[in-house]
Amino acid sequence: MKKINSFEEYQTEYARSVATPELFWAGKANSFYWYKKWDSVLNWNFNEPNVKWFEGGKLNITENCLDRHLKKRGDKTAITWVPNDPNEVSRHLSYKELHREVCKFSNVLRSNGAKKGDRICLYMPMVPELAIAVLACARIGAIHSVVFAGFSAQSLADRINDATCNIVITADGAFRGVKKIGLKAIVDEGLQQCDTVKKVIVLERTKEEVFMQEGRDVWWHEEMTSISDIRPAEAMNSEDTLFILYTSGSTGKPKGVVHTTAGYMVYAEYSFRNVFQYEDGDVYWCTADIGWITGHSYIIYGPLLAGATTMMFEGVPSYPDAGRFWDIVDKYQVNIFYTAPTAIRALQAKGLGFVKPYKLDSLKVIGTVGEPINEEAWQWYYEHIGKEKCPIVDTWWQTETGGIMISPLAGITDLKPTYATLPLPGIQPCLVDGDGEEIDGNNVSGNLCIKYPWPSMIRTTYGDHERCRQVYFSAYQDKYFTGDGCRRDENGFYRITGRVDDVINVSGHRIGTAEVEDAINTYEKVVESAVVGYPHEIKGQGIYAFVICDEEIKNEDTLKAAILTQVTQVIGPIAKPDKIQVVSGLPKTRSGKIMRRILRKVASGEANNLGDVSTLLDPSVVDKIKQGAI
Ligand code: 7RM
Repeated sequence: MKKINSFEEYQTEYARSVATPELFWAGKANSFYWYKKWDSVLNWNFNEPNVKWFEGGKLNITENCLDRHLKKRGDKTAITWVPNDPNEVSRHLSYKELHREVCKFSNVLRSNGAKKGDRICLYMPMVPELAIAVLACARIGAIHSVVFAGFSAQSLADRINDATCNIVITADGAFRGVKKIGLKAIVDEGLQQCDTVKKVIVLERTKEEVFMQEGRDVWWHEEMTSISDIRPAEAMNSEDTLFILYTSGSTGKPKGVVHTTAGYMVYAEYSFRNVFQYEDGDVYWCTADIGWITGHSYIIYGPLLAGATTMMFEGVPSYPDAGRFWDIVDKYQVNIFYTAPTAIRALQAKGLGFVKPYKLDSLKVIGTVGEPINEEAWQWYYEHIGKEKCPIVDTWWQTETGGIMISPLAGITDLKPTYATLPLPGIQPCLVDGDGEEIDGNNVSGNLCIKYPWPSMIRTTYGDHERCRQVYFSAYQDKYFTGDGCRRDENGFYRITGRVDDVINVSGHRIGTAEVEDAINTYEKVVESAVVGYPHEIKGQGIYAFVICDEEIKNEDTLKAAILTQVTQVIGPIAKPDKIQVVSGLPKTRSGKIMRRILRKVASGEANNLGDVSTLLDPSVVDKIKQGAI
């Protein structure tokens, strides 16, 4: 696929994408390999919602990620894998080798009973086998549901049960920095609550001893010996589900965002190529984990569809020291580097001593994703990592959008620190006010919505279509609501200011306040809790929990430690509150609703400016809370 080469071209392409969207996207879809082309490009309404792209088409995304490249770039490196331990050897898989491994593992899945349409849960470390397993699912038409390996046994079980998975793919353990995490033991614990899982395929990674259940658990390496490496890709319908990925919202348990095959494929490749201005031969590294949408779209699918070399890093930015990212950039001559603001802030805090030893002169484009980037972090990244010659692409998007929606095109769009700038062609953002009216003109702020379908958008939430309608399509008529607040400046550039709902963004991870509250409330001594976000220097937002206990607490430290353990067990360590304040009451309205606005102010240290509290049932609780603020 040809990419956009100048700002004028962007403008023409954007105008065309709005004037004739179907023609526009059909043109992009044409450059892929289809077993059968589509009958209609787009059918949609946002009321149900019902969105269908490329209906009637037949294809397989792995044919496009792998088989299609074999002739021209079979020996080119598809995946470069960098292990946690810098002394362990890295691995390079060519397109030919990756294709072969994916075919073999597809056969392993089939021989373990997997069929088209089955849901398969992946709970794995960042090793090439994770990418192989993802692609093997797609190749046989099974639906992958990757669960980030930092989630607890309980969270894993919830996700397996929600999607009624029949197979789990995992590893004995994972290396992360100095830590070793026993993944198989967590799976075993979770599976006690799951009765749909018939097989567990276990990759050997840390070589620690694990329990293997007779008849259920098999070893990856044993299954892979003497299995055929021939496996034609299953012909999928355009709208067949490709994957489910769970994400947190304002209320309830995380929901399974459903992405389908053709539209996701077209948009993942198109956005990858244009945002990063990928050129043949570039070495591309996205530091995300494949457990998040960024890893799906911009470690696996986007880069492989474009025939790129994509890097996978097993470890963490701080191990063995805060120079690790830059060491890897130099060693592998990375050209395009994509990470999260939280990582930049954490490394910035460690000082330039960890940056100075490295040249970083292979870099051409650097990017960020996951949360708003603050001006200081942006400047530091631009100056010390990009050496003032690499454009920063601040990419705004979501699990639900499947791909990057608002971002500069590297070297093409003017940059403005903290601004994601302009929508990609095909994306029609708008700002909406409290009454649901669209806000025209520039120099305005509002809630960010998208008013026209794009190919990689969410189709449903797994098993609960009504929830999808309610969460994303009911707030504003005929619009997809993002949950984000946004400003449009005098030039029409967009700046995403953060969530306007009860979702907090901790180190680029989405966490629902309700989920954390539910986890805290499962602790026996807690009667009620309220969780809010507050500004945190490194993490972007921190988690602040107000808790009411059923008795006088003698030792607050013991209580707090117990709450942290509870949250770790129910959700995982990423959801642990940074601050816990024991309170005797919460600010509630007469109708019993917690006034989170007040708690947010207290948590942010702005308790002197609380605004109107007259609707509170008992205004005196506010003073007590203010006094006890941490
Ligand atoms: C890709 C991803 C989505 C939420 C989203 C925003 C926030 C993401 C940016 C950003 C400001 C950005 N998916 N967000 N990117 N905020 N600038 N460039 O992160 O589903 O996990 O999170 O993340 O609030 O709604 S996600």
